[in-house]
Amino acid sequence: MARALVLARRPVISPHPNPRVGCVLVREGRVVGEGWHRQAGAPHAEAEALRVAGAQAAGSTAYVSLEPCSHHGRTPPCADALIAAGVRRVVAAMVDPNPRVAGRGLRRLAEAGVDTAQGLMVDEAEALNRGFVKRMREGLPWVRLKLALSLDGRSAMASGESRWITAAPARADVQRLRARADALLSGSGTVLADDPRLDLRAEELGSEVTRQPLRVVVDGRARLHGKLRMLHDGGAPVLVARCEQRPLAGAEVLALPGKNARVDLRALLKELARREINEIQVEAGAGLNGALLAAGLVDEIIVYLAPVLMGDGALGAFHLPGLERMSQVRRLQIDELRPLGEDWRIRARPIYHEVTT
Ligand code: AOF
Ligand code: ZN
Repeated sequence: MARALVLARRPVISPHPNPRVGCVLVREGRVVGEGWHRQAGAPHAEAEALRVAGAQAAGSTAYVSLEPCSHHGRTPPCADALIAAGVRRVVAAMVDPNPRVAGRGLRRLAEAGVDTAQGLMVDEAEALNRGFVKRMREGLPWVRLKLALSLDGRSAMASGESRWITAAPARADVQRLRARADALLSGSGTVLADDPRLDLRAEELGSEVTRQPLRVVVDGRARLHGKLRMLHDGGAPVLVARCEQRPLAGAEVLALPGKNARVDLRALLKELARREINEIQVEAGAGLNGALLAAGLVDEIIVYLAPVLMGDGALGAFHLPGLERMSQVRRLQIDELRPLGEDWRIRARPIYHEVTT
């Protein structure tokens, strides 16, 4: 199963809107086939492994990081293919949370006389597809917020200038995280200040770019103008979330409910999940970062901490109005800390249930 998880992780660009899945076929203690899911529409992991194994699949055990599917989607059901190939036993790390499958794959296998088990390395399997799992269970995407900060916790100079706080290895890591996301989210302030492309670049990613993530900009006050680079670069579609249906050439405008020209962020995320967005990477300024955190919508924070001081005249990372006493601070749990070039990378998670307002 550990090998199946390694295989599942292979695609640099996530197989949006599908989960990452790996499969290993073992017969008499020997691996006879391996496969992983490369992209939506391509064969599922099991189909790949069965193709490699050929006749050797008969009598084998399949280790799959996700329950084999039972439905006719873009490809035929894997459960049927495993049965037809004579696989004797199927071990799945987790049940597929997709309501179209949801246990039916394993049930179909069992009904055909295949020995089945599930729950092996389930935590690792869920971590592999946090976005897919969250969208299927909650109808919301997984939100990862990225920050490049000075050692004194600043994200930009007072002018808005922020290029570059971190060094090349950290920026390459950002590209790899972007490749796992289905959408990149920013705010109008950042987009007006930096005029970013918000895209994947093959040279920085170190891999071919087979799909660009959707670009989403929160623009409650309808401040974006038609000259911005991302509206003309022929890249991924741009979705602009506003409180009113005021068109913007080069973008799809999504009119959402909101108060005081501030878009309802939960409504935005729900709409993105409806569009099959599993994972979102936020690369924004203090305004949108603070609003997402205050709304309890941030699942994970990745901080790249650079060995520079920007001074207390520079801008912070989260606008959290009303936060005045230590009893009100937002708490995080740090899950990982490691050096990355001359910078440090921190992975943390907001703790929401302890927050009192
Ligand atoms: C598997 N093996 O490798 C994957 C599975 O429309 P389709 O055919 O691409 O099916 C997509 C759904 O199949 C996806 O939402 C998820 O439930 C499951 N993904 N299942 O048995 C795989 N990628
Ligand atoms: Zn399948």
